Order: sequence, then structure tokens, then C-alpha cells
Amino acid sequence: MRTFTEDNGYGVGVPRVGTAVLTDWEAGMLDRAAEELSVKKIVVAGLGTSGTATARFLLKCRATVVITDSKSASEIAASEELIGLGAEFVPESDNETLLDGVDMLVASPGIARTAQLLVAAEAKGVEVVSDIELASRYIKAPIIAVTGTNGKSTVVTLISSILEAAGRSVFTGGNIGTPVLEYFNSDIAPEFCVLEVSSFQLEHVSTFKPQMAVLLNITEDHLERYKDFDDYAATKLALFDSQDSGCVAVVNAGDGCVASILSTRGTVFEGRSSNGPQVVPFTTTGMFGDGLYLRMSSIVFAGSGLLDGEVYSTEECSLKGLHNIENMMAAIAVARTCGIDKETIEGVLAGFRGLRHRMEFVRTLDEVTYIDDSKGTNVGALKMALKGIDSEVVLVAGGVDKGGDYSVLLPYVKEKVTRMILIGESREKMKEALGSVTDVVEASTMEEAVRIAQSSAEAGMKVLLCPAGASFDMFSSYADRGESYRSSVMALSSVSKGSKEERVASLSDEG
Ligand code: UMA
Repeated sequence: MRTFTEDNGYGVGVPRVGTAVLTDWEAGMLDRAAEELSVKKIVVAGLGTSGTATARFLLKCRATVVITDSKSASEIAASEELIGLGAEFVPESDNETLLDGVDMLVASPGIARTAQLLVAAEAKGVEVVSDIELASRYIKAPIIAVTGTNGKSTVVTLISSILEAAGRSVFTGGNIGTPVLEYFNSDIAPEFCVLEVSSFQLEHVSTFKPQMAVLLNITEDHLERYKDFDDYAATKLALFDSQDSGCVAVVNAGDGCVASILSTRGTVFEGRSSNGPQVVPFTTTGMFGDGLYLRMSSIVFAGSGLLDGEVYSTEECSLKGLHNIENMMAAIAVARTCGIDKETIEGVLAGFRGLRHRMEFVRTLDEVTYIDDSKGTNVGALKMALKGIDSEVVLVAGGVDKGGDYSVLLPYVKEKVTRMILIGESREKMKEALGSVTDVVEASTMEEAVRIAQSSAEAGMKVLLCPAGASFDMFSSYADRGESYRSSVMALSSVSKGSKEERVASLSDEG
């Protein structure tokens, strides 16, 4: 029987990533970038976290930098600093001046492809890139990129935690919050660059080539931005476009959409014999001779030629639910391919407590458990959350509608949700789609929603915040929304026991 050895059990063609010792960090990295970028005039569009980091990087590389935003300069926190460093601010509406003599435009992820500025730039032949594309041209460390509709942040955090536990230096960034160009501000040369990549960031890539690319799942999300689901799915697949036979693609073959891509996509996923990446599939719904699958409650990693494979018990892990098993499978596949030993991986999986605002336990009061899944911003996330809960649920949901089809939630809401408390812009649409199978109440603030939830829940039930929508209608971010839920829950006092009807009636009496 073969074991996972130096070549990780996958034979020739899999890179032994992360072993290079990088010296001349600043010199080697920024000088090459500066050589190419100092002769360019570059527009940075959007001055949120990613645009600000992009502008700082380009200024360090002595590029001619023009910054713009739909907001005025006075409304942008970093505009004074960037102008002080040599950037010029031009209002977004002034397309002519903005694009005059420009070589490249770096588009922030929040700016849609159809935005007037991007359309005008492309019409003028200006190269439009995302920060991920720009950064990847100069990052020397192997890039591990994770995309998917749900689970990205969990998998990125697991991978980085495992690599760090093995003593490797890691930069973690991208959609998870730290802009990718912060990589160049690392104190030491990272041995790995682990990135969470959103579909928005993949809209403008041309040479982005992660040594390892992970695709977790594709379900409806961001349909307000894409023509249709296929357009959204196709954007995600750009993750693999530049990968070659020296790269690895870790893909969830048990996900319906990913499976159909695997069967139709052609050369990109043909595997070892083609120029495409080597594919490491994983699934919780079948079995592979060469990949990861679930046997009872254990994850089996069957490498090529292995008889029994490596077995990872999930029983001691606090991450629960099939989606989390998939997340762990993806992290194991990446970590093993990077040459990390099984014991280190098991140690991290067993100790991992999950992410903030992702099915996070808040408190138990009057035998009711309150859970914060504010990061559940789409229909697929709510479906998974409900599937993973084994009791009756009082659900707090609603936010900015992302064009998803709420009707796929009908069987799960019918089975588990005794009452749904709706907030935010999407409440009417959600009520229309789901109101036939559960009791629906509307609330105008988070505090009110939580107060109604307390009155509605009986001992043994769970109160779940899982909005299935973005947060920007009422909050500054999903984290802000989660904190608002948490503080509202923590402000609750124990109530005298009585029937649900009595408690709901007393709430209406209070007005
Ligand atoms: N702006 C314009 N014109 C527009 C739209 C926006 O000028 O048409 C300006 C805004 O006025 C604002 C700036 O752009 O000043 C905001 O830029 P942004 O929306 O791209 O946000 P950033 O602060 O740069 O954060 C981005 C990601 N935001 C989005 O994708 C919307 C962050 O992901 C990411 O963490 C950060 O870069 C670092 O990489 C957030 C997100 O919501 C968490 N992501 C989506 C998701 O997870 O579903 C994809």
C-alpha cells in the first residue's frame, strides 16, 4: 500500500508548494512591481478597504495614481492620506478626464461590470483588473484560492490555521476582509498566500493562477448583479482558467452544480492526462477511489493506489453538519497536498470553534438557544442552517434581496420553522414566498425582532438569525448586524414561563 509521502500520494505533477525560502523580500517583490508599474498611469476605482490598499500599493511602486469613487473626496476616509502620498482624486462622473492616458483600471469588487466607468474603460481599451489579478502578478508565495457560494471563510480559516500550526508563515486575505494587496505589508515573506475569492473579484482576472484552487459549492447568490445563475457560476469558474498541470483543483463533486460542471467542462477538469489541473474531488454523497468521501462519521482520503486511505474522525470536531464536513474535506485535501502531516490537521480540526457570525452560539435563556448566523447572506446558507438544526426554530430573517429563489426553502421552513420574524428590504418577498408554510411577523428593528422571537420560542427551541440577504439595508456589514443581534439577545431577561400564546398575548398588550 502506498502512503502519503514526499509527493503527497498524488505522483508527479503536484507542486511541493511552500518549501522555498524567500529572501530579499522587499527588494525582490516590490522592485519588480515598481519596475513595471512606475511607468503606468492607473485608476483605482472605489475607495473602500480594497481600493485604499490598492492605491497605497501602487503609490509605493511609484505609479501615477488617479483615485475615484462615486462618493466625493471629502466622504472618503483615506482620500487625504492618498492625495498626500501623490494620488489625484477625480470624480467618477468625469469619465473623460479620468480615463485620459490611462493604462490600467483597478476595479473594486463592489463596482458592477455594467458600471458606466468600467464600460467606458473597456471601450477605450484600458485594461480592467481586480486587486486579486494585480496582486497575483507579483506574489511569489504559492497561492491557495478558495471560492464557492458558502463556506469560503471557514475553509480559508481552517487552511491557514493548519499551515500556521505546522509552523508555516501565511498571509490570509481577500474577500474574508484583509485586502490581498496587504500581502506586501507582511513583516516576513509569507510561505503561503491563502485567499478567499468572491465572484466579484473573479470578474476581472486574466492571468490569476492559484497553485491550488478550491471550489466548495455554487448555489444562487448575487443574482442582482449577474444576468442569471449560469452567468454567476461561469464567473466563479474563472478561478481555474489559468491553472495548468502543475496546479491542483480541489472540487466538491457532491455539489449539484459543480458536478455538472465536472462532467461538461472539458479540458480544464480533464485531470492528469491533459494540461488542466490535477483534480482532487471530495463528496459527502458518494465514494471515490481517489479523493475524499464520508464513511460513517469519518472522512476518508483515498489517494491514488491507497487501499484503505487515510481516515479522519469528525466526532471530536465542533464543526457540525454535512456542509462543515465538506469544508473540512477541502481543508484536508489542501493541507495534505501541501505536505502537512495528518496529526497537525486533526489537532486543528478538533480545536476549531468556528467563525464569528457563522452559526455562532450566543446564549441559552429559559432553555432557548440563540444562534447568530448573520453571515448567512443567501438562500443556500439559510437552507444549510435549517438542515443542520435538529429542533424547532424561530427564525429571524430578511435583508437586501439578492435575487435568489426563496421557494427552495419551503420544505425546510415547513418542517422546522414555527415562526418567522422578518426584517429589512426583502421581508415582503420572503413573506410571499414562505408565508404559506409558517407563521410570519414583521419587525422594524433587530431589537424588536429579538423581543418577538423570545416571546415566540418555547423551551427546547432555537432562535436563529439567518437573514438570507445582505446587511446594507439596516447595517454597515454582516458583522454589524450580528453584533446588533447579539446585544439584543444579551439584553433579554428571563421571562416567566407560560404557554407560547400567553407570552405572545402579553407582548401585544405591551404594545
Ligand atoms: N463604489 C463606487 N462605485 C460603485 C460601487 C461602489 O465608487 O459602483 C465605492 C463606494 O462608494 C465605496 C467603495 O466603492 O467607497 C466600496 O468598495 P467595495 O464595495 O468594493 O468594498 P470594499 O470595502 O473595498 O470591500 C471589498 C469587498 N466588498 C465587496 O465585495 C462588496 C469585501 O467583501 C472584501 O472583504 C474587501 O473588499 C477586501 O477584499 C465583503 C462582501 O460583502 C465582505 N463581499 C461579498 C460577499 O461576501 O457576498 C462578495
